[in-house]
Amino acid sequence: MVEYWARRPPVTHPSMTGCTHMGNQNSLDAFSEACRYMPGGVNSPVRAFGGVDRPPLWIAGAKGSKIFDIDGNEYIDYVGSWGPMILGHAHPAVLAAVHQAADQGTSFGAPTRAETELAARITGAFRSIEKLRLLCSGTEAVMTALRLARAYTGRDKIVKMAGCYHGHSDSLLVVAGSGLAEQGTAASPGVPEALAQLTVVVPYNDKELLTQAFAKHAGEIAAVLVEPVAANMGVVLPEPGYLETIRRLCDEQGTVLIFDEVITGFRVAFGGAQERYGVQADLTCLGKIVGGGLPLAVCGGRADIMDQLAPLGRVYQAGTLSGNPIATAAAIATLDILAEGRGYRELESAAANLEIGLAEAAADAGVSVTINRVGSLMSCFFTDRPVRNFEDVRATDIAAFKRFFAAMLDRGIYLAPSAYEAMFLSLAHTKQDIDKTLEAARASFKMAAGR
Ligand code: KE4
Repeated sequence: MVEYWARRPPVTHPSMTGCTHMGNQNSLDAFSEACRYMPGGVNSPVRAFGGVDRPPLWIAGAKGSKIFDIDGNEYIDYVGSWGPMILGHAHPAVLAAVHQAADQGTSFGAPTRAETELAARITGAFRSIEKLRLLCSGTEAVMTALRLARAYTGRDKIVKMAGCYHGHSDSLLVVAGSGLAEQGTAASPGVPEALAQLTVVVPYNDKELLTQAFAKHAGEIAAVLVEPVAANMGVVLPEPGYLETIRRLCDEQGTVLIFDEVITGFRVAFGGAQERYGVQADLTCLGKIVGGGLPLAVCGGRADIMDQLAPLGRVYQAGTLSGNPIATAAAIATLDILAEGRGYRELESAAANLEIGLAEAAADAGVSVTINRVGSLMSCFFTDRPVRNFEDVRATDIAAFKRFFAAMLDRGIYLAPSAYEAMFLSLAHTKQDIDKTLEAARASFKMAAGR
C-alpha cells in the first residue's frame, strides 16, 4: 500500500473536477461538495476509489452483510470497513452495548473498569500479551511499539517488509532503498530522509535477504515489524518457516519482534496469526476487529518491554480518547461473541466455498487467477503465477482487476476498491450472499477478460 501510493500521481479523477456524467448521481454530487472541504473529498485516501478509476460511493448505512449508498443501491459488502466488521454491520449486541455506554457519558479522560475487563480478554486471547495499552488507531499502536522497541534496545534501526502497511507514521512511510537490504527512502513528501534511512526494507517471504539485513546491520536493529499474514498488498501468506526465521533472527540479536496484527488479530483466529502459526511476538499491535468498529487499538506484549511506558516507565505515550468507554463497550461485546469460537468454523466454511466458487467462475471464463486465503481474509489476483511478495502483486493484471471490480460493483458486490487490499467475510454473510456473489463473478470475470 505504501509503495502503491508512493508511485501514484495525485488522483485527479474527473469527478473531482465537477464532472457529473459518471456513476451514481447523488454520490457524485456529494463527492464534488466534499472536495470543497476535504483534500480529495475523503478522510482516508483509498476511499476516493483512485485505485479503480471510478467515482466513489457515498454511504448511507449498513446492516449485516449489506451496505447502502445514498442513491439507494444495496451491495453485499466484502470491505467491512477494512476489516473490523467481522460480526456484520450494526450487530444488535454491539449496538446495545454502545447505546448503554453512551447513556453513561461519552468520554471521561479517566480510568474505567471496562478498560480492565477488555484488557483481561485480550491478554487471555494472546498469550504473548502480558501487558497492553489501549489507544485509538493502528497507526498509533505501531508508533508506540516502535518507540518501545527502540527504547528497550537502545537501537534506532528497524526492518519492515515491502508491501506491508503499518499506518502512516513517518518511519513506516518508507520504500526499499537502491540496494538490497539497504536503508530505505521516504515514500511520502514530508518524511525526512534521515529518518527514512533508519528503516531497512526487505521483500516479504525472503528469508535470505532478511538474514543478509541482520548481518549487514548486526547489533543495530531495534525491531522487525511485520504483518504475519500480509494484507496490504492483497493477501500474501507467510511461506513455511518464514515467521520462524524472523523469530530466530530476532532472538539471535536481541531484536524486538513486532507482529502487526491490526488485520489478522481476531480475524484469522481468536488469538490471531500467533495462534494460527504458533510463532509468538514480543510486541503485538491490534486494531479494527478489537474495537468492534469504533476507534480502539492495542499495543501489547512482554511486560518487561511494556512497563517502560509512562507513567510506570520513561517512554512517553498518551491519548485523550485512549480506552474511550463507548469504544471499549463495542470491543467487549464483539470479543465476547467471537470468544464463543464457533464463528471461526462458520467463517472458514463460507470463505472456502467462496474461494472454490471464484476459482471455478474464473476458470469457466478462461481467466487465470491466484486466490490467497487465510480464514475469512482473502484476495483474488489476476495472474497464472503464485503471489508471494509485493513484486509478484505488481506483476498481476491490475487493469483486469479494475474491470472486475467495476463489473462486480454494477452487480451489487462491493469489493475493496484496490488490487492491493483484501476481501473480508463476516458472520452475517449468508449462503444466499455467496451464491449471488458467485453469479456476479461468472459475468464479471468475462468482463475482466475484456470480453
Ligand atoms: P489505522 O491507523 O488505519 O487504524 O491502522 C493502520 C494499519 C496498521 N496495520 C495494518 C496491518 C493495517 O492494515 C492498517 C490500516 N489498514 C488500511 C487498509 N488496509 C486502513 C484503510 C485506510 O487506510 O483507509
